[in-house]
Amino acid sequence: MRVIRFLENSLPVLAAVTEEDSVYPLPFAGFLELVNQAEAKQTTPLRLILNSIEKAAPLPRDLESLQLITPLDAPEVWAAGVTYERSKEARNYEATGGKMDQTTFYDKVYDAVRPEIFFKSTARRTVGPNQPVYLRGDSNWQIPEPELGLVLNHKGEILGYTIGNDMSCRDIEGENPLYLPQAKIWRHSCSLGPAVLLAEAVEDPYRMEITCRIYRNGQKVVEGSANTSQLKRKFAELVDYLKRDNEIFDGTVLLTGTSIVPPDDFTLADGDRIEIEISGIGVLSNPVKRSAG
Ligand code: DO4
Ligand code: MG
Repeated sequence: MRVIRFLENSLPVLAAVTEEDSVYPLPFAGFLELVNQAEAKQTTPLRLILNSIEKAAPLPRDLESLQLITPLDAPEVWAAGVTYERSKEARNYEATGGKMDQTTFYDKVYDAVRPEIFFKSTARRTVGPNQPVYLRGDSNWQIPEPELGLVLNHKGEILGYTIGNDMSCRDIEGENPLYLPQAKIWRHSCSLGPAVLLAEAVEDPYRMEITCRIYRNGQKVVEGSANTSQLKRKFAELVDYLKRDNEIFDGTVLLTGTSIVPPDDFTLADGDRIEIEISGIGVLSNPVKRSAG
């Protein structure tokens, strides 16, 4: 079972989406209210949804026709890095100017006990399905990073899974790792959606297929796939480090790193469209726009 939000008369509506893509509006103000009410009633979000849609009719509209927004307003988005071998290779390419002739801190962090975790975004910088992600004006090498996102409560428990795009500037990060926040955080540099797949509905989160496609002038110019089975680390390990001496807010999203990197000569351009698909969750599609500055 997935949970989405869409706009109806400019107001957000929470809804459940079944495996058959039937949409059932829910009587909760948002995803976190659903979770809190389930806890108060000593049930689970899935059972509460099943109970409230039991006698309801689905919306007489297709999922595709709805104006989707982020499935929740994540107060903070954090991200783990170099959690897949492919990410380590791509960072080494950036850091060595393509020579790949040295051992780098990316090699070290891949093997270290402590994972890389960084602050990625706030609700105001994060966009939802079909909203534009922006390109930084001072970078010439920008890519999407398609990632599985963990939706957490304040205890660090995984409530569900969503799709995230950790937009990144390879040139800024490659010039100096201390520039990481600038390579990762700017207006509209993160997108989330289209749904939260309830954790209790997932049999094995280490078997999720991730696919990324980039379209330019209507033609597919990049396509890549990966699987969460290739992750170097476990989600519990990433959450454990995020929680250490930290305050986590309900609805925080932790992105789990990328394993899909476009070819090294590729950079995003104004007018491109990015699609990220994760099995069981859906497709997160965003147009790309040059930032207005
Ligand atoms: O080390 C920098 C960022 C890594 C990252 O974002 C990723 O591996 O997905
Ligand atoms: Mg990333």
